[in-house]
Amino acid sequence: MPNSGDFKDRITTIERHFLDEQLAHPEAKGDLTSLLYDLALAGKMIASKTVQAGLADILGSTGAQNVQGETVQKLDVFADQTIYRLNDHTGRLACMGSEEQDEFIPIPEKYPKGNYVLLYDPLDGSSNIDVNVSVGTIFAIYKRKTPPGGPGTLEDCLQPGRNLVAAGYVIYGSSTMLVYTTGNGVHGFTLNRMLGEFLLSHPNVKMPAKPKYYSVNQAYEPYWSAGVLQYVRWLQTGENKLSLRYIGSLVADFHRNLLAGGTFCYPADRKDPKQPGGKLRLLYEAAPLAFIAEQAGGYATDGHRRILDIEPTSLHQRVPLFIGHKALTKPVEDYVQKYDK
Ligand code: AHM
Repeated sequence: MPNSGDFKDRITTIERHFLDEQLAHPEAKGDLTSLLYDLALAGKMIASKTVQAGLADILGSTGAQNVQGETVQKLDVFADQTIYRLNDHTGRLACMGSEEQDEFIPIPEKYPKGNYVLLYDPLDGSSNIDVNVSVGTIFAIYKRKTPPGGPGTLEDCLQPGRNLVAAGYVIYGSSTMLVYTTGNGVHGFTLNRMLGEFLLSHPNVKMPAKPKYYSVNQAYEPYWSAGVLQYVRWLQTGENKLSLRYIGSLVADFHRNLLAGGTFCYPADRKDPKQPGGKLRLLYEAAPLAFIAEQAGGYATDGHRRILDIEPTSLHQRVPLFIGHKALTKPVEDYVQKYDK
């Protein structure tokens, strides 16, 4: 007789899981559950395109025609529009923000306005798609700051990560997975392509106690500060005997380190004077992944402070990011403090 308490004896769809989480909040009206479900649907729609990327000629420029004479969209544009079109009319959102759009995205006047704010990076690492390397979608959900009913504003988008009510990502890899948290642990679902369903495969993910990897673009070493250089030396030579793994696709690098144990760094560097704060975006990349990392027992910092405590000042603000296994990640703050005057 199987142990009915073991998740492996049950088949849990993502919908069932979202609903079970909602039951723990009797006051909930179901808007967050529906929003998460629509994001899972967006993930399935984007996944169905990524697996055909080489065939469907969707790497070409926007506006090109495919062999059927249809207008072809680049995959990142398709991903951006898919998420927008699934969410603009549902009455759950006050506004949105996309890494692909310069300004925040208001909900059209004709549709009702809701209480949540959705920020998303529709296709992170999209240059990797051309060479068949995993890419991902990242999402972050906040409660609006402005009063209910009216249109959302930029102020609703510029919130520190500690205000997040949910965050997650979809990774389009050897299989498609959705990983998310609402502050009650981190849960991972694998897409069963035959069924078109995300099924619970990784309940309550915790970062392994013994880390294996560090991930950084080592080519930028000449442009790092003394503190970052010393920190990375410590990662290389410390007692953990880490291996280097770097894909250059944030979701894929983060996901590997979440499951296998490790830390990811994208430090500030002197390579591009126009981007002194590093490459990754606080609102679309760093904050949602930081929420997931902390929920899995890890940590995320910009080298000075917890990512989740940074008050954003602009929609596309960039931050240095060190994220992963806590005991491997937190020491960067000491190195920066000691060596970077
Ligand atoms: P993108 O916004 O052009 O997709 O770039 C983001 C990606 C991340 O996924 C990844 O961590 C980083 O760029 C890699 O950058 P680099 O090639 O400088 O190492």
